[in-house]
Amino acid sequence: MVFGRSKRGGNKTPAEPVTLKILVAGGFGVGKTTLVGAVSEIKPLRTEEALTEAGRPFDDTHGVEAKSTTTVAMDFGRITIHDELVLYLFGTPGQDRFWFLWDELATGALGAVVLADTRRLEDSFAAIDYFERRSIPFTVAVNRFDGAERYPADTVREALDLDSAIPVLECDARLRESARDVLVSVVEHAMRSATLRAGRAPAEA
Ligand SMILES: Nc1nc2c(ncn2[C@@H]2O[C@H](COP(=O)(O)OP(=O)(O)OP(=O)(O)O)[C@@H](O)[C@H]2O)c(=O)[nH]1
Ligand SMILES: [Mg+2]
Repeated sequence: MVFGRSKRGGNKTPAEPVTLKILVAGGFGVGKTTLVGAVSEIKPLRTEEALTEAGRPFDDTHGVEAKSTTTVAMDFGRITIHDELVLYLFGTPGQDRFWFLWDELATGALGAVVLADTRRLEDSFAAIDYFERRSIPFTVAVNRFDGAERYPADTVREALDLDSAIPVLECDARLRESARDVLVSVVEHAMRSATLRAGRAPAEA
């Protein structure tokens, strides 16, 4: 877990904010780059490449037919939640052929968002498995696409076979406030998980 407090202020200088790393993950075309771009207060770093004819058999654009590019390395952005908390956002590439980058991106992450699309919920399984195996706390955010069926959170939770402690919420990845709510949920959930783990530690020792 990365908790950065780069400088300590004296009595008069306010302390530097805590900086936390959050991953934005999920299947191909689910809105990861969109979410990082919507919420970032700096110009987001993007590594987009055009989708090509050659990639068509691998790049399933069903439901996001307007999509013309895909992330090939990562997205990077930053959001200040309040004076004392800044989040650095790392959006993962959505396609299986870039899995080799995930371990690098996940190093030091406090938590993650798994974006989901109800038309292709199964595309979220790989990201969910990844974070569960590594005990990285995550929130599932269902991105509301036009024309996609909407379901209660508990139905999504059941379909994804999620533990009851894992937050499931809806969002619109294009809207800053909505994306921010998702990130706050990740931080809160990660803090709860850390507190629970700390509370259990003596009993387990
Ligand atoms: N209607 C609607 N469209 C969205 C929403 N979020 C993203 N999109 C569109 O969906 C498409 C895919 O978005 P991206 O942000 O590129 O998805 P991604 O997950 O980064 O894709 P990869 O990096 O290729 O895996 C784009 O055309 C977006 O404009 C949303 O909340 N609602
Ligand atoms: Mg992307």
